Amino acid sequence: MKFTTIPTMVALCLPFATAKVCLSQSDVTTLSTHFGDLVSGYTQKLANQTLTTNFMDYSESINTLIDSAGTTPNALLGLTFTSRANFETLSAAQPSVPFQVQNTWYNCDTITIRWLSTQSPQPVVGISVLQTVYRPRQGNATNFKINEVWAEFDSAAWLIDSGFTVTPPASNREKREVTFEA
Ligand SMILES: *[C@@H]1O[C@H](CO)[C@@H](O)[C@H](O)[C@H]1NC(C)=O
Ligand SMILES: CC(=O)N[C@H]1CO[C@H](CO)[C@@H](O)[C@@H]1O
Repeated sequence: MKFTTIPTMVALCLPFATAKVCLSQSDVTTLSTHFGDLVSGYTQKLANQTLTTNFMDYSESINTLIDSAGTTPNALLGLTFTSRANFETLSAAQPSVPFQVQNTWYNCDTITIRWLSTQSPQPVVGISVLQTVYRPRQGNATNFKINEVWAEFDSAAWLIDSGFTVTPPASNREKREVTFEA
């Protein structure tokens, strides 16, 4: 008897066990604002509130910036930040930049942000996809944290804003490569 009733009970419980809490508009607004604040004015307290400890960030654009348009030390297609601590070390060393959220779209656990960084002389726009996880806690503005980010943006403009100059090829027949010089 037991052997037939246990699977039945498991089946009955399954919808409850898999019920998932989804992001609300308020969670999306809070996380998008905090994500922007980490770029424009990084603090460890905000990083702790916003990112999971095993936070990962994938971005060829950021790898290119770290590599000064070369291919080392960061592999271009590799993981950009391997943890929150690694993100903190690199972010704390970076000058703050303006960051405005232009649009957000979301589903149950993922937020897509279109953003503008009004740097000079070149504006930079980008898209960041934030994968979140449910982490309820007391005194929380949101019960979600960012666990993974996939982001790409105009890193050529960002390099120019960082003081790099671009040397175009002398003619169209030459190899179409762009040389960045510090
Ligand atoms: C952030 O979290 C780390 C542990 O992950 C802790 O050592 C540190 O004190 C926290 N910082 C703040 C400002 O809360
Ligand atoms: C201040 C605040 O927003 N607290 C909430 C944190 O999350 C728990 C669990 O979902 C809520 O019950 C609190 O209201």
